[in-house]
Amino acid sequence: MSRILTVAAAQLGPIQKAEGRDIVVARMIALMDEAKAKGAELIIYPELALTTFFPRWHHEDRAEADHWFEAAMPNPAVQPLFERAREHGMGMSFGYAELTPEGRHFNTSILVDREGTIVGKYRKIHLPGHVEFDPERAHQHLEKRYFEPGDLGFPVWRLMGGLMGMMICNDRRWPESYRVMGLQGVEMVVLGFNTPSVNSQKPGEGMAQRLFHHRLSVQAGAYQNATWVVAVAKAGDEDGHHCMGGTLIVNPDGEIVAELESEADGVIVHACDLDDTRFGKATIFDFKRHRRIEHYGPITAQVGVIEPE
Ligand code: CDV
Repeated sequence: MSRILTVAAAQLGPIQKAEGRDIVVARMIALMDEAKAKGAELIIYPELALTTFFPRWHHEDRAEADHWFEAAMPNPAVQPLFERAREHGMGMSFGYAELTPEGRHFNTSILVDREGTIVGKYRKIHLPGHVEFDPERAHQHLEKRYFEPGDLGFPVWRLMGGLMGMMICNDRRWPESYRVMGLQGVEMVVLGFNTPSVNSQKPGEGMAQRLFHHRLSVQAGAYQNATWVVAVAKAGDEDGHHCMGGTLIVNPDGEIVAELESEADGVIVHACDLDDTRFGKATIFDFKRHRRIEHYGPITAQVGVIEPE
């Protein structure tokens, strides 16, 4: 049997601080048209796709950062993207900064069906970085200043014939993110990321190692949960700050089946057979038969390391 879902990973090149959402949305539509021409039914864009990666900029007054946030979704700026997706009959997922009616701030991504209806929302749980300006770092990463940790868990949705889940950027480094979705039978995890090409606290850690850790995390998550993973970068030089690329699609065996080489806007398309998840889920990662939860208590009972006496 096969259940093919043809997916496009739509990488965005850099977005400068001065660039408006209208310019970005036009670029996203161009990528969508290209993906449609290549047969894609579902298109995935990066984390915080509509703006530059603003958490690198420190605002003493936190409210000054609110102009990077979307108070409604869809809104007039992104309406053309929703309309084009509906015309094409394509599903999509993209990330944005969410400002709720109650004034809460989240790093969010959504899942949209072929009719343009938002069917799923995820709010980033593993927020990296710090709260206050840190002069010791090569660059700032103020996600903990501007966002609250997500409050929606790691749900999985039925969409386009499969079981779909979302995570965002740093979540991909945490096995727990995949496993919570794996326990709901996830067949495709989609995620966007903005990963600076140098470690702000370890100047010697260059892009090659950063890309290695990225691939390692995504490939392991895919294999250990027998799921497809689609990981999409925002890449290139944003106002002097460089983000790595590494947009890729990984199969349920943990193998990279497509990877984008450039740091510019670009699309990779792959026909993913969701039934390829079945073998792993029924054998080595048949959770029901093999998991030993009586030994996993510390994973949910404690946060940090407790060394033995
Ligand atoms: N946007 C991110 O979450 N970036 C982190 C960096 C800071 C390590 C990442 O995991 O790629």
